[in-house]
Amino acid sequence: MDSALHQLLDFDRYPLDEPDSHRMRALVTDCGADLEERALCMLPGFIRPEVVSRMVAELEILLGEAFRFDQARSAYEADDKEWPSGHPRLTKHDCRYHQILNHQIPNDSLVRQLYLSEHLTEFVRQVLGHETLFRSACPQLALTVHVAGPGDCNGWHYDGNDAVFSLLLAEADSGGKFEYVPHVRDKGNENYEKVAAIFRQPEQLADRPPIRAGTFTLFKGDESIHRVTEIGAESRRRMIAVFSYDCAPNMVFPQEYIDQIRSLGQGVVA
Ligand SMILES: O=C(O)CCC(=O)C(=O)O
Ligand SMILES: [Fe+2]
Repeated sequence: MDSALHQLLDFDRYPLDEPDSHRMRALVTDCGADLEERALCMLPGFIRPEVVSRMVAELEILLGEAFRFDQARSAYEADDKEWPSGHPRLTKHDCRYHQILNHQIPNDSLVRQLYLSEHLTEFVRQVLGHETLFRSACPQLALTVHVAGPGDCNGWHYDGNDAVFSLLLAEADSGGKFEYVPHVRDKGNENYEKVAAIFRQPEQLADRPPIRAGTFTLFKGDESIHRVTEIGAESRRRMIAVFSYDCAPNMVFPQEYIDQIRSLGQGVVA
């Protein structure tokens, strides 16, 4: 039995150490159904509140070394086509946050211990219904933490990978809300009209799931456009850990992602 994990996770609520139990089977089924229907599944209270506070304290020490991202970018990967003016592909969205990279997060930190848990990897594998699932081997991006202070945001985008797993560690007290629209596009249809409408009227068209500190969230962000709204001027920092997995072993992210992050340099967090 993984006793270190026992102290991190609320096993009474989520018995990850009993994958064959009736409760865990039901949980896996429910999570899979949520992902299918609304591209998102939340596990509130996944991490005990006192452990969340300790994780935040461990990560705050690293903030001075965090990489600063501050660029407006399109919701889409660049392509070489000509798009008409005003097209959603050309709209740029501000993105400002700090990121603590994988290699900066110590092996004995609590968030690393959680990421390294075989129980967690197995649970995620079952929910996704994959034959195999491996933690990413990316030295830079396997496990990262996004930190957003007043004025920071993460503009509308799709994720390039199949699914993202995150643990919200600290909520902003104004702004800093995750917003998304499920299943906007699929392989054959980008649905640009809908995207243009979402950019114009996010209040009416986007969902705002109530993700709280300690919630583990599974999200399919490749078909579901999403963003994090601007953090309020007087707000506390928002902090979220992002865990990467892949069906194949030894996955590393493309070098251009990493170059983009590293080129921006390290900066002092607001
Ligand atoms: O901070 C969040 O809640 C989402 C982050 C995100 O969308 C991403 O890392 O791709
Ligand atoms: Fe994303």
